Amino acid sequence: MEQERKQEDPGKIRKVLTIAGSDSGGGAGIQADLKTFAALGVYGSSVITAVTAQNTLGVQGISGLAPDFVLQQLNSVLGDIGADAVKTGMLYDAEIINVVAERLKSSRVPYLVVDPVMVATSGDRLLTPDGEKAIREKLLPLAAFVTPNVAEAAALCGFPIQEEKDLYDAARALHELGPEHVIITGIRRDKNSLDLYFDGKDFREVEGRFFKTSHTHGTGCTFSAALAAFLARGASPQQALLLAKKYVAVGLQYAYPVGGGSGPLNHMAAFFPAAWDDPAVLEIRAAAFRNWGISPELGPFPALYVIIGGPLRGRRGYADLAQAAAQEGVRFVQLREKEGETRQLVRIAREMREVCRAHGAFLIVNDRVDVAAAAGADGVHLGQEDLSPQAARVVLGPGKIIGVSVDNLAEAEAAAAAGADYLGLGPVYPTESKDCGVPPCGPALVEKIAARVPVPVFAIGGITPGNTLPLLQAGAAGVAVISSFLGAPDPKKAVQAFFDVFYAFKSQDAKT
Ligand code: TZP
Ligand code: MG
Repeated sequence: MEQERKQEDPGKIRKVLTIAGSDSGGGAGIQADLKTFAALGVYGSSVITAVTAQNTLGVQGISGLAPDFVLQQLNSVLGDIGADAVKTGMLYDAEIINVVAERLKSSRVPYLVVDPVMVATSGDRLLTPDGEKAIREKLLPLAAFVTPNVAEAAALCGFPIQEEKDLYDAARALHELGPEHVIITGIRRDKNSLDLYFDGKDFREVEGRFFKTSHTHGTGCTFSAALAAFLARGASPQQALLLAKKYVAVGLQYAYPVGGGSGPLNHMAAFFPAAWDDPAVLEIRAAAFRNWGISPELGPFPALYVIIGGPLRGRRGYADLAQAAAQEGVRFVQLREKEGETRQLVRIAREMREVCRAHGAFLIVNDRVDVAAAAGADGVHLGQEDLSPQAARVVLGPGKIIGVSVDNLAEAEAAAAAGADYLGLGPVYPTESKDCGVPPCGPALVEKIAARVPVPVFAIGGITPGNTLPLLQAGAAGVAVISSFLGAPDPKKAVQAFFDVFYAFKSQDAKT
């Protein structure tokens, strides 16, 4: 990806720029775009082309900015922050479009999404007639996507769209103008709202529910902004289309009135307190959190994972044991306590978190997503009977570690697909620490699963320094232990014994 200014990207967060008009009512334009970017976990910047005096009743005034000043804003943003995707909305007039097109041509932005805004939902014109020509001739040749509604598609193509066949012709005609992907949005068909996608070869009709609401202000802006956000975060064109459509659908479903007229959709529906029992809301929220790029680095591997809980060794407390482990170089410390009052657990987890953090170890809480959240733990470890990885992600947010226990390939693949950051696979050897209900799987299953799933696999169950090597050779990212740590006469020596095996494995690995 050729970026204007190569720079270190500290948070690895994706950046999206909107070039559009300001809506003083806050529902469309720049305001809709920035809310959408924020909700979808990308950094949003904005270049304003025009300012509208607007509310839910209509547009009371428009004032375009000087093209030079639009250029100055573009230079400011692209010259420093850069963009993984750019979307354009209301561009006001031909002069501004020329400036924007010229500037974008030289900055080679990976994705340009052109939403050819011409008329507001209220019927007010938002583009001068010579602007239409400039969009067609100057901007569309640079676009990766164009996202007109039916009226805008007809205006750009120059022929009326009256029947189904005209839509397909319009998509073809728009593709001819330059964009790689054409999406004609908001086509009404029976009880559905249809988007027509065309990539120059294949058509795809994407149907969704039509929502009977008058609060639809800003849907077009929001759709193209969501599309740009998902593209910037690495979604494929069709994936991005489906997710953007879902984002708008959820926004329409949870819209609320903010003025006397046509209010905006709810850009923050995925975070709307009243909607947590809706799977569509959770899906969008999980999608917003996925691939934020702020997940902690779990490696290098192999790593040692120590589980603390149950009957503790001697009279040592949780934090004391966590300290012994973390100080010695254990990377993952888990609090696994099936009994106890919730507040007491939160207190213990918080203490453990402090000592772990001081030594660069992660504190993971077993089962209890609520305790992990309240204690600010680094993550949670879930069994098959616990909350789903997706639900845990929705509660804990994008930067936390989610581990999942699995004992077969199907569970492993499902957990990885659901967003698990690592897997705990076991029992690999006979153990008395947990009644697992399945026979030990041995290194063979570790090998099979480690080869198939894209996340680190920790072997667990009956592991000692003496039987660790075959697990590492099978591809385990590390081993997780209870009794070899808690039951050892000297837990620090136990940790060292595992590290000796890791060292032997690494030097063997280096030789081959
Ligand atoms: N999950 C599978 S086996 C196991 C868990 C929690 C227990 C591992 O304990 P130990 O003492 O290291 O065998
Ligand atoms: Mg559990």
